[in-house]
Amino acid sequence: MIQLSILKINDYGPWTLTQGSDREHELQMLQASLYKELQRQFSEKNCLVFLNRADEFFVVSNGLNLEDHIEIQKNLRKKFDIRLSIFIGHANSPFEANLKAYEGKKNEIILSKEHDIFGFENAVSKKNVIIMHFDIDDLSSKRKILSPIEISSVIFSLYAKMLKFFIKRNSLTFFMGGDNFMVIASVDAKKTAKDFIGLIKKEDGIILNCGIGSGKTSREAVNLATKSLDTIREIRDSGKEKPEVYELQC
Ligand SMILES: Nc1nc2c(ncn2[C@@H]2O[C@H](COP(=O)(O)OP(=O)(O)OP(=O)(O)O)[C@@H](O)[C@H]2O)c(=O)[nH]1
Ligand SMILES: [Mg+2]
Repeated sequence: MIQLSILKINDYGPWTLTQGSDREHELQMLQASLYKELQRQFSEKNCLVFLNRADEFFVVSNGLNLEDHIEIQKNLRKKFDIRLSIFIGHANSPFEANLKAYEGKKNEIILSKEHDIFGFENAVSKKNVIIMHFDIDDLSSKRKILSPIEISSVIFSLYAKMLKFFIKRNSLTFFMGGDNFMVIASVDAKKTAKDFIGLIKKEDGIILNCGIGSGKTSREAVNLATKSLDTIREIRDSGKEKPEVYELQC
């Protein structure tokens, strides 16, 4: 069971239009400071925030109840003039949890009217968050022949493929920066990590590594996934044949 909290700025589109045309720098600063604050608040509660198109935030919020979300909303209101709404959903897979949160939004299913929180809360805390951390093997050698913007073209084509592949497997992919991607994964998706790596090797000649981690909270799962990815690097750098996918148990 995955619980997902989606945070969205209230009436952001119309508000941006009131800021004049010399606004882009202000919007970028606002989005960056909002992201920093959200990552700080949620990571303190053992969750991780995933940035969705820079102005929307996904949190794997297993372990957090309505009170935790209210506390975060109160802190945000002290720090920012703009307000955010939170849409919470839970389901067996990450994609379905996203649908439930969306249903809470569309149907305005209120959890706390005062604090703009909607949806369905269930702070399940069994060991069930699965994170896959994908990374390109040896991007540095590509950087020697491709310019920065050409590298971005490679990375974002890969992102599009990964997003599509894993949505079909009820999972959510996010670009984390550099050559890093994280998938909030279903049990089925975890089994297909190797298939995706094979597909990208065949179609694009890109070698990917994938570390997997599971935990009660998203921070715990991400920590293990990154540790698993670093273990692939250690095996490779010791001169042994590296696995493509590795999963450390806690
Ligand atoms: N978000 C995130 N970014 C990282 C992480 N580690 C590295 N990066 C970014 O990824 C970029 C590429 O770094 P690496 O993946 O270590 O470089 P590489 O040449 O591909 O090396 P290998 O992955 O070890 O084969 C760095 O410049 C950072 O921007 C991480 O754990 N998380
Ligand atoms: Mg890399």
